[in-house]
Amino acid sequence: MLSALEKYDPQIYELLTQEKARQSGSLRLIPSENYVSKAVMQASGSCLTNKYAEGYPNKRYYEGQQVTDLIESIAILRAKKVFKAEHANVQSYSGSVANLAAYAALLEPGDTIMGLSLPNGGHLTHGWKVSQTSKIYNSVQYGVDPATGVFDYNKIEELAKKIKPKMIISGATAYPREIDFEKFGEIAKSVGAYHLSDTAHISGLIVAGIHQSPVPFADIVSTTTHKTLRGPRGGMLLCKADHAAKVDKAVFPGLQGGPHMHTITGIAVAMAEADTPEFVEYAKQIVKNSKRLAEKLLEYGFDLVSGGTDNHLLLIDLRNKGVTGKKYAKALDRAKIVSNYNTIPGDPAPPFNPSGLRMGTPSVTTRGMKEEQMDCIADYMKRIVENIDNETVIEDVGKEVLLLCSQFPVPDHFIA
Ligand code: DSN
Repeated sequence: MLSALEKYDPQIYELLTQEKARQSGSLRLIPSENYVSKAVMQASGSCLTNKYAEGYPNKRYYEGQQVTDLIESIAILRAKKVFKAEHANVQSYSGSVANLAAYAALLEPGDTIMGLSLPNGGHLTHGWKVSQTSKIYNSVQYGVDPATGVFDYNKIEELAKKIKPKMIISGATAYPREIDFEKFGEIAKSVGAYHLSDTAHISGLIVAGIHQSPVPFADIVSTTTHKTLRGPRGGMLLCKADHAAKVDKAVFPGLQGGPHMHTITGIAVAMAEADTPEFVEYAKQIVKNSKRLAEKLLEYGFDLVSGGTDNHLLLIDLRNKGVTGKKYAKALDRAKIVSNYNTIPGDPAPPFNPSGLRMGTPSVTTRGMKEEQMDCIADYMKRIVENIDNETVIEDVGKEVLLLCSQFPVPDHFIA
């Protein structure tokens, strides 16, 4: 396929070649990124990109669905199996649309939603002020306990009792600790609210059985398919059978037109991959790596929000290091260590230049890196934070990163 691209559009081919080299020649620590397998890549970049399939299996608005119906049905069955869910919808273009669909399924405009605020680790679509979700719905937000960086479930319950939301959203994009979805479910039930759980970051850990699953405790569970779940870029919704028709209707025709069948094909393959003992081992190693990285960073005097991690990500509060998240992220990037600057709970600094750095281990774990390599990464991070304005040190670390990457090439079946 690339040779056709090389011939037709050498400039784009060259840029893709550069990006592939960047992905293999850097330590990719953005916790929402990963490497998909060649099988997933092949399925996603397939002839299904040519097909329109408005509707659902056996109920489409276009003809020529002999194969698409089978593929989507397989993706649904596999998703239901790995998540132990009564119903799965695999058509959402992304996690954001999946969340919008969950709202549309169960709420009316103007209803009150209660989600985690963005600076506390929530997602834009959990009702943050610049998101349409706060304009369509009446959004009241909860946070983490500023002293501990973790949820105070009593406070969340108190707020829920006070505002009586129609829906409570659990889940986060920058929360390093295990979430008690059962507790969120109880709180929602106690105030007569629906419970939506956004598991985008941790769904891979959930299917591997190493993070509590919200499926038994939530009305609807949303996820992206490309983070710890290691599938193509997409979204998915899981729910109880009672909500199935509403969820499906909210995705199509409520919010979307034709589903991206090539992505759904990739999701089907990813769900098969997730249903293996190798995937469980992979997910366990993600957490071992993340815990080890946390341990070493603490030894080096880094301040971690919540004091550590239970999952795939870490959030560093950089205030004691005298450097902003942005400056540090950019220096790390020059040394080929790729992370993202992030707000920390109660951040006094603005979101475009916040006090924190978010990082995670899904991608480096796919490369086969283990605890020993986490020690190296922590050491690189220490050297850079202590020499933030010293380009020689940054360059030296960059060379060591390249050497480490060369010892852990992206496995052949993962590089496409
Ligand atoms: N952009 C995703 C993340 O990095 O967490 C959330 O949508």
